[in-house]
Amino acid sequence: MASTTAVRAALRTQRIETPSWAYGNSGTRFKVFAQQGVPRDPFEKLADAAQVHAFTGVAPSVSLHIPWDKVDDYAALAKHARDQGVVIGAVNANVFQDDDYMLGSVTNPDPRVRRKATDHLLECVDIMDATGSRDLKLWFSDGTNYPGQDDIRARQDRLAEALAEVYARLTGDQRLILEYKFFEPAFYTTDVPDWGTAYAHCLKLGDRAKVVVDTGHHAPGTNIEFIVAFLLREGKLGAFDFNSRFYADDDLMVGAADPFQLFRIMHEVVRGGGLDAGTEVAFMLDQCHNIEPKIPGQIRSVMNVQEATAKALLVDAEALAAAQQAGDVLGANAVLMDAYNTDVRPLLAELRAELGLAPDPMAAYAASGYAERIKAERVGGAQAGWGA
Ligand SMILES: [Mn+2]
Repeated sequence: MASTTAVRAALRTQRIETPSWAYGNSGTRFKVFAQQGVPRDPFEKLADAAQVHAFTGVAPSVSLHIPWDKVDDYAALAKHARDQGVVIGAVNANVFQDDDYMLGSVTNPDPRVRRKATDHLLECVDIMDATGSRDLKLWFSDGTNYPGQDDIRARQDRLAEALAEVYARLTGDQRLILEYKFFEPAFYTTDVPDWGTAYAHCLKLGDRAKVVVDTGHHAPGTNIEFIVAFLLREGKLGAFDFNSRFYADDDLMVGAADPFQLFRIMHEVVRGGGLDAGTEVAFMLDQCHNIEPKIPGQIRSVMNVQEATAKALLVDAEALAAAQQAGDVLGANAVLMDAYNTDVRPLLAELRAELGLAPDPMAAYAASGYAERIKAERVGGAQAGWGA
């Protein structure tokens, strides 16, 4: 086993970003169940996110989604975040909820629609300038439903053109991070369906373009840790969107469906230097809490990432390398499984005590009275949710 002092030191520096949309109402395309106390604006979402950070100590930033989090004054929103003890993280663009985008956004055959979509992406960079955000996160719902509907190759050209224009607009340490998704809402072709397509576009754009791996955006059985290892080796893993899936893009709590997969992913992150100081890998959650309370859902998710990370850090790298070198198949597998089967909860409780936090964030949040307070205070107004 690796020394627990080193493990604690690494865990102390890990940061996990929570998404503003996790705090609003969400559901499936069939039904959204409203919950009491849900935020009514981006300011209240940031207040809820600050609770997750207060009880875990490792979630100090919050991703925005434009236009769901549209406000008149982004500098004021950023100041509000800081006043609550958090900062604004990645800005997520949205070019999938407008009638104009029925046949695509930046890949639409109509140049007027492409212009409108690209202008929105540029507006998101303006917002990043105001909030001090580093990352522009792009996901395109673009694709086709029927063979012959549009020219697959021309759509790649249009995508490349839009990405190049946006990339040229970035300044300083700003990055363009590109997410892929193999299907949905387009069912026949998707314009960015896999890591290879995202990687090829990012490679052409330059060093500040990197790939986002959303753990829920893969076909069943996909070896996600291989993708992570490959992208890290190439210096092209920009971020994770963590969540978990049983069937499609379920957006369930990370580590809920398959904690062993999350461990295997984090093992490759550790192996590839993705947790080292100055890492370019952003650890973000992309989840919706449809039937469970949202703030504790986020706290649990942060804890799940920490547990998988702790287990990955406990892997005895020397023993593993020796077994691999010796061709000791069972020995190598045993080294990995020993780490996975370790109960890291006491270690994480100790770490929280060192950070001046309660050892059990779930219990501490429940005892804080915050949930009851927002239920009582947030009466009236329109609750935030998809499309809000
Ligand atoms: Mn995502």
